[in-house]
Amino acid sequence: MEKVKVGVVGTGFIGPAHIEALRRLPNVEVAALCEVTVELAKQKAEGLGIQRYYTFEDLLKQDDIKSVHICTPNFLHYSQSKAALEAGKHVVCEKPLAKDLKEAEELVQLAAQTGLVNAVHFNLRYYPLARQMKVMREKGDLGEVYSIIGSYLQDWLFYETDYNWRLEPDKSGDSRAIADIGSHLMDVLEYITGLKTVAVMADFNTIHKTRKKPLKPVETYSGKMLQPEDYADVPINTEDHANVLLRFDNGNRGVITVSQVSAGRKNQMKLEIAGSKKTFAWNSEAPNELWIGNRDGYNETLMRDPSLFYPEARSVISFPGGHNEGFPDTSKQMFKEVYAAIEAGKQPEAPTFPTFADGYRELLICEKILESNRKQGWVEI
Ligand code: SOE
Repeated sequence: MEKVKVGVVGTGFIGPAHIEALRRLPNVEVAALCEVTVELAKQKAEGLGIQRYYTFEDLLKQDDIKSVHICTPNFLHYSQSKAALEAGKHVVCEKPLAKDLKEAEELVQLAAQTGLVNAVHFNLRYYPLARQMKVMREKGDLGEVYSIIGSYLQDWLFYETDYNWRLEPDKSGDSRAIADIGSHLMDVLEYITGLKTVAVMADFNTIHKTRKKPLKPVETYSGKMLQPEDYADVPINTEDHANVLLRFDNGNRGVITVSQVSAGRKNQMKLEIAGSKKTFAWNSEAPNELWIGNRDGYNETLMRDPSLFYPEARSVISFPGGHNEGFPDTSKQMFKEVYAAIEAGKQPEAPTFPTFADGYRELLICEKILESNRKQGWVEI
């Protein structure tokens, strides 16, 4: 069986996560790596046991490389995805898909013209209980969605000395916490409920209005401490914390909170979805169980166990009940579906994985949330 050869672009936090997930698939070979310089690409490739390494331009000239994963800072996603599609490569791009709607729209159209497989790494959809909640909602177990509470809390930017390219608008875009993790939350909420957000009311807050930028490079989540003279004070105008009121196309409401300065919360997405029959409550830091609330009876806890799941949700489970699966497994499960499409050679009619169009949708919501915060008023989507 000819394995699909893949090139991964960028080796910060998420690039190696893509590589590890791809290596767990039987029909894929991570054949090449690229970084900003060949020297850095060589060093990283040797560290990750990858044979070939290139600059981005040279990677696209490799005919045997059929797909490319864009795992670079946000400001590079548009240009690199566009160049890869134009070079005839299938593309898996990190979120957010681009820095603004115009860029994202162009990528969606170009992907459609080429027919190549295009995906955005909204991997959190692939927690098995997220798929199970979606199928339970589709089968009517939840009833009509009455209200939604969502939160995504982290603490890796808790201190003013915690610094990362995501804090710089020219690299990350005008939104930080909403674009970086709010996009995941909104994507999973609409994915599970099937609802469309039609209006938002946002309120941002920047806790550290000045941060201390290390004068030496540090990686995401490193939290490494340096000496005072090793920092430069920089003004910060992107949000550490944001609250957003939501209105949905079924007339009902919701609210989300995102924060990257919430001590002790490492990477916690929480969902509370109340329906006309039941309520779902789920926590990504304990992802293998779902709390199901009942008005007229005992509440229940559903374990991530294929024998307890609907058949439509079993395909994203690899291990039996009690053999817990987590964050690293979500990317593997997503890539299983993406590479089935790549083996078929084209974007499927009804992709089961998040596409560039989903990337556009999240950017649209993000831009409306930004606009709402600026004008401190409701904005329709
Ligand atoms: C940092 O906040 C980050 O790595 C996000 O960029 C990822 O999308 C999220 O899955 C984990 O946290």
